[in-house]
Amino acid sequence: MRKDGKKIPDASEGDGEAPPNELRTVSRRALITGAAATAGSVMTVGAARGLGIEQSSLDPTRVPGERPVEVGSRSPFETPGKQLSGSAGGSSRTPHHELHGILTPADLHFERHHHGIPQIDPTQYRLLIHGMVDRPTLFTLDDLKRFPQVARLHFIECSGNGGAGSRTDANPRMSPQAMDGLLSTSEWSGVALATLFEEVGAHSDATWFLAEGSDAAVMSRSIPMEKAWDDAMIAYGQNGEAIRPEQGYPARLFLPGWEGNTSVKWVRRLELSDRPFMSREETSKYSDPILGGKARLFSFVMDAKSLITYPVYPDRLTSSGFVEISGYAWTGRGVIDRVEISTDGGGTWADAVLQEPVLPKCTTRFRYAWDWDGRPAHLMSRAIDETGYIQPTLEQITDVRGPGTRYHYNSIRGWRVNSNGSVEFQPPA
Ligand SMILES: Nc1nc2c(c(=O)[nH]1)N[C@H]1C(S)=C(S)[C@@H](COP(=O)(O)O)O[C@H]1N2
Ligand SMILES: [Mo]
Repeated sequence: MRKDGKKIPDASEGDGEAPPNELRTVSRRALITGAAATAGSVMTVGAARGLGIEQSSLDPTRVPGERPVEVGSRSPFETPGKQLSGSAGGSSRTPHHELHGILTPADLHFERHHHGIPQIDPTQYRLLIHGMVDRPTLFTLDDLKRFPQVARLHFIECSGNGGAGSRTDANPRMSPQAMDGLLSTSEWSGVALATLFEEVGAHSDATWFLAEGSDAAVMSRSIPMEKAWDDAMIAYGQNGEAIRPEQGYPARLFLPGWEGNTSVKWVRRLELSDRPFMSREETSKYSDPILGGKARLFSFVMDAKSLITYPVYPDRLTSSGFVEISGYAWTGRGVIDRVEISTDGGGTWADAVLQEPVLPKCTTRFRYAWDWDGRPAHLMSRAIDETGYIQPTLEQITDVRGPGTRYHYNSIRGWRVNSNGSVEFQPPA
């Protein structure tokens, strides 16, 4: 059950990363305006009670306000919720269409667990670094916090994200949450992995390390050492507070710009080696069958992608005229250079405005002022990153990789605006 009392039907997919092909949420905006509409233009006490709100008067200047609280909460009028996948799949999706800016509130951060969320006592937590090092070391959480801290804003995206928008039979009644909800952005704080690897005396001929989690899946991945020397971190902070249990409390590996799976949560062991370990998650999973009977292994970097978050399904435009098209763009290769918008199904493209801050390996908010003439339109966004990489069409992806691929679907998304103002998902022709 969601907080607003709506039941979310189970997804039929057993795999938590399998995309739901159906929208299961209703806009809270619609809910509130709906309640208001039944009582004229003002919300009545009765309508407010219906939303679970205790209110003695609707004129806030006539009653003393509430006292401060130790831990704040949202306005009861705001009830954003994550969309949960079916019982077997451990995943939840961020409600992109209900957020502003680029940061994801920690309690709305998407989740993907291969075997549930472990509960870890921070005083019992240990991180072992061993293998090709001079000084194998067991770090406590306090040990990790004594090192100089780094803090940066980065997105994390599951490489299984976006599959639903990349099916030829894609459901038009699909929100950006249903389609691309396995993406979130936080400020991550922690210690640079390079600092820890220097501390233990990493051997210069070590080329890979294994990162292993202490969840029931004991999830592990092999990571090239270059990433450690570049920008990898052991993160214990998220948006200013301790990292959430769902995100890996008390500490996770965080690899900016790389497929979410490599950012091993609840990390307990790093083993340095001169070869990859070929764990289950990099052989049976997270590898792509491609053309010619081959498979693509270690496809770490997330390519440039963009996503319109307004107007989208289930929004409905109420009148023609000014509409601000907005969304996010992101790339694992650095910064977003440009986002282009088409309102005529890809016939013509114009630059969107990028809203500061434009940060590397982070979502960037884009905006585009559109004068809607009230006629049917087909909206699309296309991200171009600092390397010159252009977000591809689905056709371009399938041409290169074939149809058997399961991950890294970053194709251009499209939204059809009907003359009655309703909006539906419609991929480029
Ligand atoms: N130990 C461990 N780490 C893990 C996982 C897991 O199941 N166990 N899931 C991975 C996957 S597939 C993704 S996409 C990200 C999701 O991170 P989040 O739940 O913080 O959003 O964590 C990765 N790290
Ligand atoms: Mo993932």
